[in-house]
Amino acid sequence: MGWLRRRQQDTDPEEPREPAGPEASGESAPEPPEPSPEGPSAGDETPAPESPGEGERRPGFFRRLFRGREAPLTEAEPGAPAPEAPPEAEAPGPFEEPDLPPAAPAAGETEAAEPEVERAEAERRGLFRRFRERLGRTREALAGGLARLFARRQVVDAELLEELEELLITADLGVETTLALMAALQEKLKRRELSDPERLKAALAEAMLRMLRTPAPLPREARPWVVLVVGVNGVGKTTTIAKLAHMEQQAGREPLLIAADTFRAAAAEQLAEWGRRLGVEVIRQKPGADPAAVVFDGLTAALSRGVDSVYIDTAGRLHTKVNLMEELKKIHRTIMKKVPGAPHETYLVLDATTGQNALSQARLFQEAVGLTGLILTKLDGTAKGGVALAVVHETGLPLRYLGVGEGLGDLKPFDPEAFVAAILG
Ligand SMILES: Nc1nc2c(ncn2[C@@H]2O[C@H](COP(=O)(O)OP(=O)(O)OP(=O)(O)O)[C@@H](O)[C@H]2O)c(=O)[nH]1
Ligand SMILES: [Mg+2]
Repeated sequence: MGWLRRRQQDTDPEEPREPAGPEASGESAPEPPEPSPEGPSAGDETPAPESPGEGERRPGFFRRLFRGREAPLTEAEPGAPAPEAPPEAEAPGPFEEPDLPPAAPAAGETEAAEPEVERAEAERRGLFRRFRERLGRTREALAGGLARLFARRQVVDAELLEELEELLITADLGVETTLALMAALQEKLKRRELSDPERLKAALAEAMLRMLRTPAPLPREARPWVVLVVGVNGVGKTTTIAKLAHMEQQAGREPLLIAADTFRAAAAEQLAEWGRRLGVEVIRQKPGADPAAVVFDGLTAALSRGVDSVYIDTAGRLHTKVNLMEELKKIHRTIMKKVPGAPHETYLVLDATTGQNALSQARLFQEAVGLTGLILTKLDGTAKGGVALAVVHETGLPLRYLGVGEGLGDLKPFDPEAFVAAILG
């Protein structure tokens, strides 16, 4: 809520804003329209993007950028399909072998400690190389853009910083986040600490890291550990739950999945198919069943089976007469009643290809159910990965995982150092 308050204080009351969320208006929000049959579109269920009402605060580049413009550069037209969003999948994709670490040597055949350390280090480098490759388009936008900028200008001065502003905003960092990073750099420029481009790059990396560092997740003491997963349609909720369940299994824990998206027959089937492939139990009911009732049943089963964790899949869109946020609140209340202290995590899944639209989604879901963390998917194949900085900076929520592909092994716990190194290095 601190985030919302900050944003509201930042807002000039004279300026038109995007429509208030369901809570803010005191009435139920109009039901989001059904998405186009072509596939998921983040614009379907999200309010209009932020108006560029902060023009007064934008220094040089922004003033030039928005002069004569009606809409901000970084935002897609509301309702327009996300340009890079892949078509909606009704069933899991091909089963990919996860990134499994090589089997540990059995007792008795332990090799000398040194090659072991070297192997671990080589593996770590290999994993990082793959991660870096998956973020290739964002890296091309940011690291590539920086290299081109420095090739033209060798002296770090106010003009170079203006061009850097432009670069960051076009890499989907958003206005507020770009300005926050620039403030740190301008401070260093004044103190004459940015003598050359290399130092500027290091200072930018440092400022990004400071922005991305968030508190560590809560220690997992409760059993079952209950995780509610929310997000608009097509962002990758179901696939991400399969990946999280897989991670649980890798850690030697037993997960259980609940298919609380009862509005599309194919939704529960998609989760059930993942469950079959993983060998994980999935609790589901007939299409059209009350999602909160499915959650109640699922948690009853989880408690009686004594599983370690529960992942609850929810709908990203509903029938026109049913309000998504009201339904999620009901699910949330059911979880709290059934398992005291739960949900232990409520993750919002955001699709990186939708860029700045992710921010308005975060605001709506935060108001409805209260979020404990974010998961950013589809960072592979998009140049909009800079949005990771914007969502962390502007929501104040921790980013917990990154989705970098469709395979089970393509979900990475978010590591700020590795991320900054991958997009700037
Ligand atoms: N490239 C890529 N594709 C992804 C990633 N995560 C999910 N997807 C794909 O995105 C599509 C939609 O994923 P789903 O998991 O069905 O999304 P959802 O949020 O459950 O969708 P609804 O149930 O319709 O609300 C599928 O084709 C997934 O394979 C990712 O990190 N990278
Ligand atoms: Mg789904």
